[in-house]
Amino acid sequence: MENDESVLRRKLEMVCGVPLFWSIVEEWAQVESFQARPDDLLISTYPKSGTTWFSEIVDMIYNNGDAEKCKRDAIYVRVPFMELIIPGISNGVAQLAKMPSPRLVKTHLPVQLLPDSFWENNCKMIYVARNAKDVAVSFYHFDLMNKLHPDPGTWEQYIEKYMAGRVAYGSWYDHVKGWWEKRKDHPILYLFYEDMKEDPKREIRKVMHFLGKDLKEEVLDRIVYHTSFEMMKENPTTNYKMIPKDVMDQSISPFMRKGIAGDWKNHFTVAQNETFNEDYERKMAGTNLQFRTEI
Ligand code: PPS
Repeated sequence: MENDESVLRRKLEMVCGVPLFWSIVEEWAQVESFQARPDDLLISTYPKSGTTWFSEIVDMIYNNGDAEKCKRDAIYVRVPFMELIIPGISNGVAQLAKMPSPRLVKTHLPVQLLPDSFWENNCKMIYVARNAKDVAVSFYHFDLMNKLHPDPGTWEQYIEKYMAGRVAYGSWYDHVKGWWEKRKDHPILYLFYEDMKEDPKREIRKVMHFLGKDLKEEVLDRIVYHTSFEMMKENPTTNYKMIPKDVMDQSISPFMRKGIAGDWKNHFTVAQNETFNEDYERKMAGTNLQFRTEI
């Protein structure tokens, strides 16, 4: 890639108090004026919560379980990452403007930063949440290998930054709570990574109903099979291996890393876990949003 130095490993910049990749901030006017269409489906998540998994599932539902059709292109082409603008390399807003309807749109934006046109067009949205501890571990490994984000430092340093919301897309706590509240007045299907691990067919059925589709059992079974961790890890259109190594170095940590619930136990020390839990109680007080940290 040209100009590596000027693009990669730069510090995050702020939009309304939320830290984001620097050029998303520079090009924020483009993101803010994004033109949603009424038949867009938005897949929204805090990073590392199962975006790629649910994107593949929804694309498979749209294509009636035809796995070959879903291999037509990389997941980030089939489901463009709306706000990601990297000068000279990628522009989610422009990519989506050229895309025929119905479009699948990926975002990690916290609810208050979502472009107004999504609300104005009453777009359907799927929000996927994953427990805070597994997200922290996944995000740490991602930031080690993904040069678009600042270097995460040590795990000890990272966990503090994460708890303070000083990572890309800001506070996990505010993100999951913000979208949880919004579902009260907007068509948002709020799902959990852990539920999906527990019973993928049940969760895929929820998505199917939300999208107003009716697929045969055998098609659902095919979707479960094709979107398993093992299959997606081997699938070049979902494992991000098409991204150049100077941006994502999968020899440091693969994008499809472990795909489990409860890996945090292999990383948190007893002391870190206690501190994290105390802080969690404070930040999540007053919400009825519940997470499972193992299944
Ligand atoms: S990103 O970069 O924010 O869009 O990443 P995202 O896709 O949201 O999250 C990546 C994590 O999801 C795991 N993953 C899966 N888990 C189970 N089953 C399937 N099919 C699957 N696909 C992706 C992926 O492995 C990352 O989690 P970790 O814990 O790092 O393995």
